[in-house]
Amino acid sequence: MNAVELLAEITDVGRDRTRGGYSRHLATAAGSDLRDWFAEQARRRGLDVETDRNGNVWAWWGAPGPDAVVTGSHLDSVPGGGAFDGPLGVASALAAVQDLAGRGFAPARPLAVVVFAEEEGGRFGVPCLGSRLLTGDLDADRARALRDADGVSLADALTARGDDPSTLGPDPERLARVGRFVELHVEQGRALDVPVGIGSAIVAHGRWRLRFTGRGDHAGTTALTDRRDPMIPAAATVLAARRAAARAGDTRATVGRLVPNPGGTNVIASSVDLWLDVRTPAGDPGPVVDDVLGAAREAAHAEGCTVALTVESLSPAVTFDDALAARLAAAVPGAPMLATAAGHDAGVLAAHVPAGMLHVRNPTGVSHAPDEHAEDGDVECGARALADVLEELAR
Ligand code: HGY
Ligand code: MN
Ligand code: MN
Repeated sequence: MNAVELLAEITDVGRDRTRGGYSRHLATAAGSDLRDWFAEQARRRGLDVETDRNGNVWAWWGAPGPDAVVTGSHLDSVPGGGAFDGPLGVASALAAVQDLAGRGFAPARPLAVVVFAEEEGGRFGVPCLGSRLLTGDLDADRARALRDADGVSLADALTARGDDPSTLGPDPERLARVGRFVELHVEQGRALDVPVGIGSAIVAHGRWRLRFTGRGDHAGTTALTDRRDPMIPAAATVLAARRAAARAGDTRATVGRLVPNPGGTNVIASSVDLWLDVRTPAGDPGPVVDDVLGAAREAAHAEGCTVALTVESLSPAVTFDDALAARLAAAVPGAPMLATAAGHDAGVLAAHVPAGMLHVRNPTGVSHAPDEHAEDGDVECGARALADVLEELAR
């Protein structure tokens, strides 16, 4: 099966009939179905499958060992996400292994395909959960206590799935096995006019939660002058985020999630949670966040409300390993270099091992939405390029 056919196999897993697109999250039925699918496809290709202490699934060609060439991505999605963000990298990796075996290639060093857990943070809020736990970039106690929108903790969700959350934590022995990591990913933008590009960098980004607290009350019997309505400063903050990003130049600030509590049509909210996503080539999103927070505080004060900021995740700017990027460029002639404002597990690993990325053209340029796309011909180009890269690195 080639990469297109592999993707077709999971096309109905995790479809979100309400929001459209896919909602494939950690420790849900869709998430488990996809892990099982990956394990089965890996075994069919003669790979030995194991799940690590953090729920990342590794499929080994040859015995696990030092200086391994590792490729892979994730299978989880954002809520209502597209079909390619994550799964394209996994399907391409499986197809590349099959292609290499078909060429009669035998890796001279261990080679693995990995599926990282909860890259999007779509259920528990912290992106690259599995790779950050692996590297020790995320504290295991903090991870266990993360809660989803229904208040279910990661620890309880893992226990319900039959896993032991006490095993979460840094895995230095496993990380030490990784000699190089290459992630193939659908392009999340419109920069590519050829099928495959090579990742050069990831801009700095992060996620913050702002909680506005006022006084819950009746929508009808409460005079405007008597209100302390947290929705008012929250709304002001959504607009302030856009202004702050525009002022900063080439910066993106987004509020994609805003949750009033209790959330009744005829109820003045008692509190409102708002999540801010900021990405900037400037290297430090702090000044933009400060700008937004200033506006949030001012608007909260004017409405007799309070606002509290919590850092949910920080992802420093990444410049991928030059030597590895040069080898990728040699293996994929004519592929342009491109930076991205999308975070990836490769970005987490890049601080620990030589890491690189291949991007596959997305004609719509849309991502994190159902219109995300990659043409079959480009998907095949990407999988072949990945096979060439793996052959170059594992010879
Ligand atoms: O949010 C991101 O940039 C990535 O898609 N997780
Ligand atoms: Mn994504
Ligand atoms: Mn992704």
